[in-house]
Amino acid sequence: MPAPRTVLLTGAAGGLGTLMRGLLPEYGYALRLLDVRPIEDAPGAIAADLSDRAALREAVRGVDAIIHLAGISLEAPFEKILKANIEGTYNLYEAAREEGVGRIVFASSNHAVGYTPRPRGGTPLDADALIPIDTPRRPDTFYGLSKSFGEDLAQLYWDKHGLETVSVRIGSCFPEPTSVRMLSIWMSPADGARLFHAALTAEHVGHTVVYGSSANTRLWWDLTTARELGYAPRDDSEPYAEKLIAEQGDLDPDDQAQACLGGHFVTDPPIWPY
Ligand code: NAI
Ligand code: 15L
Repeated sequence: MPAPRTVLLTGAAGGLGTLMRGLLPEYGYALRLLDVRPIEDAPGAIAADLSDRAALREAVRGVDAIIHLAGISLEAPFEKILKANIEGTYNLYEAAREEGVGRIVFASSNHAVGYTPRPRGGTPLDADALIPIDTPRRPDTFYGLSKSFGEDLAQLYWDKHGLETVSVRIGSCFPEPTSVRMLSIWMSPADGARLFHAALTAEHVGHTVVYGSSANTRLWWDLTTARELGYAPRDDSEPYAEKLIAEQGDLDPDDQAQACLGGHFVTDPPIWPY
């Protein structure tokens, strides 16, 4: 696939979308923006819902690739998740197939495997203690279930239609880690842009699943498949560790909310407010 230049960014009004709108143009991309919410500082953005198939078809026409961030990003009633994340992602894949788009970078989530026990051991963990990318999927919420669906959809569209996807199981991509759990799964925005760029430009990805994080000293998972795309993370959450642990205490092995990769999503997930 030739290096993509024009990229549709769905979910461009959201937290991660806003960060990537700022960072990805530095890699030479011309971004086409889409979100159901208006984006005040981007008057040319497409205001469309993922349920609007005609609008999606038009939005993907002529782009080289898509970064798909749009959707419900927390837990919600199944009916809402079904419409936005499951049917919405299907609608986008259909539009991409119909318009011949070659590649999608899909924002999956650590919550597709959220019930996986978090690894125990020293810091850093030995390589063989890290959670492998082929660990069985164990969604911790309907939200995580929709990400698991998205990964399967991506596999189907590769096998059946030759549409490539990199599914990125993002940890926590925010300007700074704000919890002890996030020390292990944090992806700095700059590393996020590096990973998306690698996912857009690597050759022959088929359907590749990667974890999305920085090279954290307290890393819980195996970044090999991400590195194989050419991703070279530069950041590490460790400078935030002392302060966060002093404020919040270290992870309690007897607390179920801290025993799994998905953290509090397992016991008390944050609810989508809309
Ligand atoms: P966010 O909630 O801030 O942004 C999501 C955006 O999608 C919003 O602007 C919203 O208006 C839009 N959206 C929701 N439903 C839509 C629909 N039906 N049609 C069109 N647009 C719709 O979420 P955030 O944090 O920016 O995350 C972006 C993506 O990355 C999400 O898919 C999320 O699940 C995923 N992700 C994010 C992580 C993070 O650390 N920020 C971690 C793991 C996954
Ligand atoms: C996610 O999937 C959410 O979209 C994001 O808001 C964070 O909560 C993140 O996971 C996390 O696990 O910290």
